[in-house]
Amino acid sequence: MKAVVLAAGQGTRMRPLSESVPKPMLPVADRPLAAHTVDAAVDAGADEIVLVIGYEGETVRNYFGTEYRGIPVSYAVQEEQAGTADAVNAARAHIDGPFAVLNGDNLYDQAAIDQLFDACPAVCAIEVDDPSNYGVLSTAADDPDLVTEIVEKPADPPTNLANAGAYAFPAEAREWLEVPASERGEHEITDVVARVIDEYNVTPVSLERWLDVGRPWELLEANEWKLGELEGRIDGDVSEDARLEGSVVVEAGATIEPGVVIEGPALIREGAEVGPNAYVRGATLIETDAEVGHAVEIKNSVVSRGTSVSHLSYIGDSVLGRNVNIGAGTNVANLRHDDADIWFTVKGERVSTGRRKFGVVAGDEVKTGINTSLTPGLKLEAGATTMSGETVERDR
Ligand code: TTP
Repeated sequence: MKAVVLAAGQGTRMRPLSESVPKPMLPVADRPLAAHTVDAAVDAGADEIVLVIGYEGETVRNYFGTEYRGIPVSYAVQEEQAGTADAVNAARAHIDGPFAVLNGDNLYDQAAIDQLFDACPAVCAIEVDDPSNYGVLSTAADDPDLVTEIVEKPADPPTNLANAGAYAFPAEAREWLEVPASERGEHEITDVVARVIDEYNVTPVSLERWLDVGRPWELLEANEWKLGELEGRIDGDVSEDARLEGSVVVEAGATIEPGVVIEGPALIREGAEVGPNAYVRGATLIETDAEVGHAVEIKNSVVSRGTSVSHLSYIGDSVLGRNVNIGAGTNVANLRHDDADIWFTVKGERVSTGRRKFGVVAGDEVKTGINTSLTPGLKLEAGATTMSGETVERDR
């Protein structure tokens, strides 16, 4: 079965991280986010991957090429982001039989994707406390293995089963991809699923674990999940005076200097330099060519390619974009005194991250002056700077 993977989105809720790197290519452990989706499809037995690309699509194309893990990869370009059904429709010329559709920004548990491919027509579902923001699935009263309805974002959800953005469609669904625009002006795949439910017996496949990676803290959560699955391995240059505990991967070409303590899960990528005397706590990703220097503590964070945290700093529960420079003595607060959840600005609106601990999100090329204090839930746009000694309490 071919798998169509949707990776054309702009990732506006992920800004500023998605400004230079399209969301599907943001780092999750040792691969871009979308590679985890493609891997799930390949492991479930997909015989071809069709990637729907759009925003910054060349970056996606350059990564996957024309063959990935021995499976042919082809591309369909979605010119305008007109919705998920429109995205699959862009791939229509590639579809010639039953086909799977997966969101390129979702992490799934593998067993469910295996089952999805076997059970076609099928749709993945996850039980959530409040499904009102999702497509909600109903099943037959006398047969929990038969989907009877899907309703998009209902005010009064009939069940707790949320649509998790993974589908196995019969070949005929290829002809049903041109659906009218919904109230929010998008051509939604939910309408295609509804038609398949009307005409076929569709099986719900329950996911044990699922993550829709849309906002910056979900990128942290994605890394918490996938770094936690890595098996420790030392291929780089590790000083005898460094201490590595738990699952730690040091890739070839990475350097760990004396006095460093790393408590996994942690991944130190090729060309990264850690130490001397740095303390890295899991789940942390130190990307290619990043630098973590003397007396720096990094906890549960993503430090992107080319970023330097050179001296005397604390970074916790944060995502630093590419080529960020953190001045000596910069400290991140990641917890409020009242222990309340940390809020963050997404597309101009304040939303709760649902996390008690969350630090800062810094876009590419941010520079902080020495002794900068950064408050929890702060967003620094790409290229933003802070003065030495500043306490930054508002996004900039
Ligand atoms: P969304 O997360 O709804 O959209 P997005 O990724 O652009 O993010 P944002 O809302 O922050 O701007 O999309 C779900 C999946 O579908 C995701 O994998 C991207 C993909 N997609 C397309 O490929 N084309 C589209 O037109 C849309 C709307 C989504």
